[in-house]
Amino acid sequence: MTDAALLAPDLGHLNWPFFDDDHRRFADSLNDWARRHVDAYVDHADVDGTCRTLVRALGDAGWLKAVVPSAYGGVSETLDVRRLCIAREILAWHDSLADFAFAMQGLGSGSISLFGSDWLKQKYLPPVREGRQIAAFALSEPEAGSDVSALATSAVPDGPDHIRINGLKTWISNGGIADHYVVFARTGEAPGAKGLSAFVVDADTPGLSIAGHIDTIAPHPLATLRFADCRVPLTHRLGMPGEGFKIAMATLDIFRSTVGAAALGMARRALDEAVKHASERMLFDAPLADLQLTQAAMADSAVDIDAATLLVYRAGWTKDHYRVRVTREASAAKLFATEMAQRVIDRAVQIFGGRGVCRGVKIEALYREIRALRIYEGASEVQKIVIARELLKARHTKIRQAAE
Ligand code: COS
Repeated sequence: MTDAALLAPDLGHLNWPFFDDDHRRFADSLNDWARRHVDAYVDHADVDGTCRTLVRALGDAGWLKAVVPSAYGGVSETLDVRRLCIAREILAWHDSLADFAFAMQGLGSGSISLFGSDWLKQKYLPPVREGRQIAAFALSEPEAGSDVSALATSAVPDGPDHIRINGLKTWISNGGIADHYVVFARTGEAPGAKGLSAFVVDADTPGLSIAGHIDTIAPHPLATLRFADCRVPLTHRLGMPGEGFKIAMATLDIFRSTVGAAALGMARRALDEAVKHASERMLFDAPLADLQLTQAAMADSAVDIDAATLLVYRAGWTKDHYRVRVTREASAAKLFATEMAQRVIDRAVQIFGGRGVCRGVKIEALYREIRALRIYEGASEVQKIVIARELLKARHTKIRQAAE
């Protein structure tokens, strides 16, 4: 057996009851495509160029059909969360930028798929699916990341058919390379969460500029955007005035599970690398894998990964099957899977010893790349708030029902 065949993602969990044959076929072909193409497309020294190339390649190969509904060239009538998760898990196993390029086409267009008018969907979704346009999601601000209801970017009426957007958005993935942004702004119908609306803003709209690029420990296209009297037609609004918070949360309810799936892919890759290394590395006249402490670390990681897999695909299956709000399931999936991936990758670094912290080694890259997943799309602490609130809400509902 070749080295490459020995180190390939194990997709055995796709035989679990959450999936159908179509998911399994999709996974096999995507994995085969990623194995043949991803390394050739990725240059971590040029993340902007790499992401542009990857989006185009993913579109040409048809993989971005997973991120739009079938009426706009996608695969299923509504977004199939399990398919999105499978794609992220496989791509993240191969390379974090491949996952990033795919994921952002989904997150950046997700609010349009869910809440856009037919006209907006016709205008924006086909080019996203084909990889001809790059999408982005602009929610966070310097003073409003976890607390979305505090966001301050304003959108005020400008004549009968337009609004004018002013403010700063930061931590915007694909910032600088996106063709359009879904922007959340305060329109003031009510205080707090009830006074926000969402708009699709083309990147070349006068007044929209890049205020700065952000460099992180695992670089990807990331920027701060400035909106200075940016005039946007009202036809670019998603949903109704004041629905912005709900639109952001409903979009995150889908994509948080997929962050968990990306973490799964990274954790699986780390464990695969660790098992390979522990089997080949000799220590005290025997393979490192013969040491029971090494075996304990590998076993803990395998169980962690299985548990996270169940949570991620439970969330996806529930959303796909019942088409209901899965706020608690998605938060649990993201929280557990990203925290567990950090643990699994850290154990893998330990198994690699000094080599695990050397630049150019896959484990070292994973160690840097996993960290942001515990923060973006709602930090672990926010997921705990969301889960606890859902528990309390369920209790209040029971009390109210008992009193009726
Ligand atoms: N789907 C639909 N509606 C939702 C919802 C969801 N998932 N979550 C909340 N809502 C609704 C609520 O039902 C409420 O409406 P009603 O008053 O009519 O019931 C309204 O939205 C406000 O909800 P809530 O009171 O929970 O708002 P808060 O401001 O307290 O929300 C949290 C706090 C922390 C939950 C929210 O701000 C959050 O998720 N923050 C993290 C955001 C994030 O992920 N940032 C990263 C940027 S994206 S990379």
